[in-house]
Amino acid sequence: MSHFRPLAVALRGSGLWMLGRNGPGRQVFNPHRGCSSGAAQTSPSTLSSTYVEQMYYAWLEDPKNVHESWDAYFRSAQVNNPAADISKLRPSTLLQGRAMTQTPAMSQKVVEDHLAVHNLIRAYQIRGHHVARLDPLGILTADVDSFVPSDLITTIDRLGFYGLDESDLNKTFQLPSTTFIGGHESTLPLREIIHRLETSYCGHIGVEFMFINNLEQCQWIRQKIETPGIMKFTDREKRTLLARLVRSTRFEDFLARKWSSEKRFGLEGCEVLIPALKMIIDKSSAAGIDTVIMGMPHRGRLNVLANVVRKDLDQIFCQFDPKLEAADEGSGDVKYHLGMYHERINRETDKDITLSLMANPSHLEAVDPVVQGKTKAEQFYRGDPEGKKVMSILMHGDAAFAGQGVVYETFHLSELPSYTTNGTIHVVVNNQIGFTTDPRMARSSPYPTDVARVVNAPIFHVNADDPEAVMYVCRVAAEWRSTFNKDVVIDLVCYRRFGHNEMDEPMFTQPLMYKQIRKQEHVLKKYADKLIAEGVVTLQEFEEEVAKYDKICEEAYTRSKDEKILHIRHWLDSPWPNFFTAEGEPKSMSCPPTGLSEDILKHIGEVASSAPLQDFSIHSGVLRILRGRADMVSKRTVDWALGEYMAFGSLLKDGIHVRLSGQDVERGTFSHRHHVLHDQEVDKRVCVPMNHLWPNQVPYTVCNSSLSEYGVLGFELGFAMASPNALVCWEAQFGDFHNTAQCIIDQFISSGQAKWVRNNGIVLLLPHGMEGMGPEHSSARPERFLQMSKDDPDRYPEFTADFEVQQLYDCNWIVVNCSTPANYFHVLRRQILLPFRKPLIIFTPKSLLRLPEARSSFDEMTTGTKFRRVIPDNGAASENPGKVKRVIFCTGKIYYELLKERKQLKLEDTVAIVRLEQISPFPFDIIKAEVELYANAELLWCQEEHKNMGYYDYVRPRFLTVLSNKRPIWYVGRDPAAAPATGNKFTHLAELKRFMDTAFNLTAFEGRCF
Ligand SMILES: Cc1ncc(C[n+]2csc(CCOP(=O)(O)OP(=O)(O)O)c2C)c(N)n1
Ligand SMILES: [Mg+2]
Repeated sequence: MSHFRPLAVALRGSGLWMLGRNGPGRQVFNPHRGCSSGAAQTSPSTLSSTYVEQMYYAWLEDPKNVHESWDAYFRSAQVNNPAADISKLRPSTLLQGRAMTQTPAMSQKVVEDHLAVHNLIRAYQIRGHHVARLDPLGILTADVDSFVPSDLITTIDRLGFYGLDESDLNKTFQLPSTTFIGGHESTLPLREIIHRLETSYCGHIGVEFMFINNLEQCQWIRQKIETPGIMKFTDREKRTLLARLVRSTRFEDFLARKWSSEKRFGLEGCEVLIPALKMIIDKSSAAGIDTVIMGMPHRGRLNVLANVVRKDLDQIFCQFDPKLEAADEGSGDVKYHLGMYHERINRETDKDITLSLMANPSHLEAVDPVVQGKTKAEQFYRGDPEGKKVMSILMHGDAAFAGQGVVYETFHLSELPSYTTNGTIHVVVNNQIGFTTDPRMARSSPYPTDVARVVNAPIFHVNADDPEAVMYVCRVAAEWRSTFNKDVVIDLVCYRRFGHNEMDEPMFTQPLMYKQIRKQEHVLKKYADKLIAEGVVTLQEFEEEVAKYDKICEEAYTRSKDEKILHIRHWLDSPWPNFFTAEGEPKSMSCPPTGLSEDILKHIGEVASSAPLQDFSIHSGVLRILRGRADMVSKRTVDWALGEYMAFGSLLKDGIHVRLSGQDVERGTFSHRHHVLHDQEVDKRVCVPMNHLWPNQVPYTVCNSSLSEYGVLGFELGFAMASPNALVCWEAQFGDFHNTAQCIIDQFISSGQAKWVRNNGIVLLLPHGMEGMGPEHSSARPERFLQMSKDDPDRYPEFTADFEVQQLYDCNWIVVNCSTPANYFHVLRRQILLPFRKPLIIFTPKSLLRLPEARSSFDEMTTGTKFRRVIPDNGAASENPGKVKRVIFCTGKIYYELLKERKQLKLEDTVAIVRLEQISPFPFDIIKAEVELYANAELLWCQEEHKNMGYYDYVRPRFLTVLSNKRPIWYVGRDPAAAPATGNKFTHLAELKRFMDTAFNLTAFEGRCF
C-alpha cells in the first residue's frame, strides 16, 4: 500500500480519493497482456494535432472560445509568423518548425500540459476499468490480468508520465469536447479533473467502450458515465430497489430453509440479478417494449421465474415434491430447464408486458441463438423490424460466456439483416468461478466478456455489491439498446456464496476465496443499513418488507402441498394459440392431400422462370436456367429446384411464411436454386421472384447465413418456435456439416418435445450422396438421425385408419430421403398441412438436381396427389409379381443406379425395385404389403453408404419385424469403413460396380443362412 501514500498526502483534502484498494496484490504492468486489453489507441501525435486543431478553429471563430493560455499561444504564433496568413496555416504546423521554435517557452509549456491533460483524460476513458473496484470480495480483480496501467494517476509520481508534477494539480485546464466531466464548466483544475475521472471510471463501475468505432456512440457513453451527479436515485427508486433485493434474497433463503438438501443453483452472492433484470425491463417497457424473451442458465433460474417472470410460487415449490405425478408427456426436470411465458402489467410503467423464459438444456449457452431466433420471429410477425416492441435478454455465467464458441457465433448474427434482433442485453453473472475452475485457468482474455468486443458492444463491469451502481448500468444499457439498437453487456462481478450447487464443498478447491466469502456481509444487509442510515427507510419498514415476502412464500408453500399433479403444459415458453385444442391436443389426426391445381403449378412455374422487375439485367447463365424452367413448365415437368419452388410458393399463397436460411442458400450451394436474382448493371439491386407470386401472399425470406451451423441452426429452431404457421428451413452447405450443430440437434430437435412438450416443425435440408467427391462431402450421416428416432424396431404396430398420421404424431422426428422432386414438394407441404409439428430431416440430393430421369411430371403433383412414403415398383415386375425373384429395397439416389443396371441387364420383370422415401417413422404398413406382394422373392436392402452407416442398421430390424423373422433381408452395399467415403474416384467406382454386381447376381445369396 505504501507506494500509494505520496499521492494520498498530496491530494488530501481535495476529494481525490485513493486507488490502493486492491492492495499489494496488484501486479506491475505486463506489456504483452496490456496490449490485448488495449482499446484502439490513438497516437499522441494524432491526438495532439486533433486537439490543437479543435482549439485553433475555436480560437479563430472567437478568441474567447478558448482558455486564455491558448489565446496567448495562438497570438504569439501569429506574432512570430507575420508573413503567413495564420488563418490559412494547418494548425498542426503551429506545433512544429518555426512557429513552434519561436513560441515563448511559457506558452509551449501551457500547450504541452494541455495535451498531457487531454491524454490523461483519454487514458481514464480507455483504461480506467482496470483499476475500478469491481470485486465485492476485494481479493481478486475482475480481469485476470489486473495490471495497473502506467498512464493512470494511481500514485503522485505517475504525473511524471505526462511531464506534469504536483505543482500542476491546482492549475486550471481547458477540457476537450470529448469529455463531460466538467458538467457546465469548460475548465477545471487538474486535481478536480483526476478526481472526477476516478469517480467516473474507477469506482464500482468499469466501462469498456473506447474500442467502439463510432464517435456518437462513444460520446453518448461518456456523457452517461462522466456527467457529474448523473448517478442519482430518488428515495422512491431506492425503496423499490430494496424491496426487490428483499424478494431476491428471501426467496433463496426460503428455498434453503425448506429444502436444505436439494440442489438449487442458488443466486446467493448475486442477488442483485433480480433487481437488475427488473430495471432493464422497466426501462425497456418505458421505451415501448412489450415483449421480452429471455434465455438463461441454471444459476438463479428459479429466482428469475419467481420474481421476474412471476410464475406462481406454489407452482415452483411443488416441483420439489418427489411424489408429484406428471400429467402429460415431458421428462420433468422442470426446475432448471423448462421455460415459461407470462403476460402481466409492469408496475413501474403500468403497461402490459409479456415475459418468456426459454426452456434450455444443460448445455450452457446453447439457448443463446434459439432465443435470438424466437425474438427475430416475434419481431417479424409483429411487424416490428426495428425491435421497438420485442427484445431479448441473455444471461450468462462467466466461465460459459468465455468458453463456449456459440456465444461468438451468436454475436456475429447480431448485426446481420436477416438475423438481427436489434440489440440484445447480455447480463453476465460473473461469480469469478466456473464449477471448481478459477478464471485464470478458464480463459485467456482479461475479462469473461471480451468476446462482445467483436461487435462493438459496450461492456459495463459493475460491482454487484453496489446495488445502485448496478441499477445505473442497467438503466444505461436499456437506454443504449433503445437508442442504438445494438448489443450491450452488463458484467455483474459477484461471488458464489456456496459451492457449484448447494451440496458441493467449495473449500476443496478455493479455500482462500471461500474464507473471504464466509466473512462477506450479505448485500441486502449492507444496502438496508445504507438506506436506514440515509433515512430513506426505517428499520421497522425494512423488517416489515421482509416479513411480508416471507409470508407470501409460506402461503404459497402451503398451497403447493395441494398440488398432486405436475402439468408440464403449464410451462410452455411459446404457446401457439388456437393451433391445438384447449387440452393441447391436435385438432384432428388426418392430413389433407398435398397436391395442387394445375393452374397454381403453372403460375408458380412461370414466375420461377422470370424476373418480375422492370429493366432487370440478368446474367446470361441464370437466364439459361430460367429458360430451362420455362421449358419444363411447358412440358408439365419439374426438376428439384422447381419442385421446391412450387412447395414454397404455394404455402406463401396460403398465408404460410417460408424462411430458408443457411450458407449460400439464395443461389444454392449447387447453383440450382437462384431464388435471388442480381441485376448485372446495378450494384446490390436484387429480385426475389418468389415475392411476386400473388398480390396477397405473405413474404418469403431467403437468407444467406454467416458461416456457422451451431448458431444458425439454433437461431432457425428458435424462429420456428414462434409460430406453427411457418415453414422454417435450414440447409447445410453439405450434410456432414450438421455435426457442428450437433448440440442443437441432440438437445433440442430430437428430444425437445419429449423434454419440454413443445412442438417444432423445423426442416433440415442436408445434401447427401456418394458422388466420388471424397469423405468430406458425401455423407449427412443418416445413421445418426435414424439411431435417435424413437419408433420401436421390434414392435409390429397396430394399423388403424389414421396410422399414417398417428405414426407421425408419435415420433420424435421425420426422416426422409426423397427420390423425386414431386415427393420433395409433397413432404414440404405436408409439413404444414399436418395438424401438429414435428422436425423434418430431409437428405437432399446433389447429382439428382440435374439428372433428367429424376424429374417429375405435374401429374404427380396435381390435386389429389400426396406424399408417397414408399414408391413401389411400377414396371414389368409389379405387373407380374409372382415371377419376381428378387426385390431390392433402397432409398434416395442409388435408385437411379439400380434402375440403369437393371435395364442394361434386362431384368425388369425379374427384379423389383422399391423406394423407401420416408425412412422414419418406418412405413410398416406399406412395407408389409410389398413383401407380401412378392411373397416368393428374395429381399435385399441396397445402399451406397458403408454397411455401418446409412440406413441398414435402422431398416434391418424393422424389416425383420414385418417379416416375423421368417424371411431374410440381405445387405448389398459398401463394406464397413471408418471414413464415410473413399477419397479416390477409381476406388469409388470400383466399389459401386462390385455391389451393383451383387445386387443383380441372382445367385449371390444362395445357400446362405440367415
Ligand atoms: C456446454 C457445457 N459444458 C459443461 C457443462 C457442465 N457445467 C455445468 S455448470 C458449469 C460451470 C459453469 O460456470 P459459469 O458459466 O461461470 O456459471 P456458474 O455456475 O458459475 O454460475 C459446468 C462446466 C455444461 N453444463 N455445459
Ligand atoms: Mg461462474
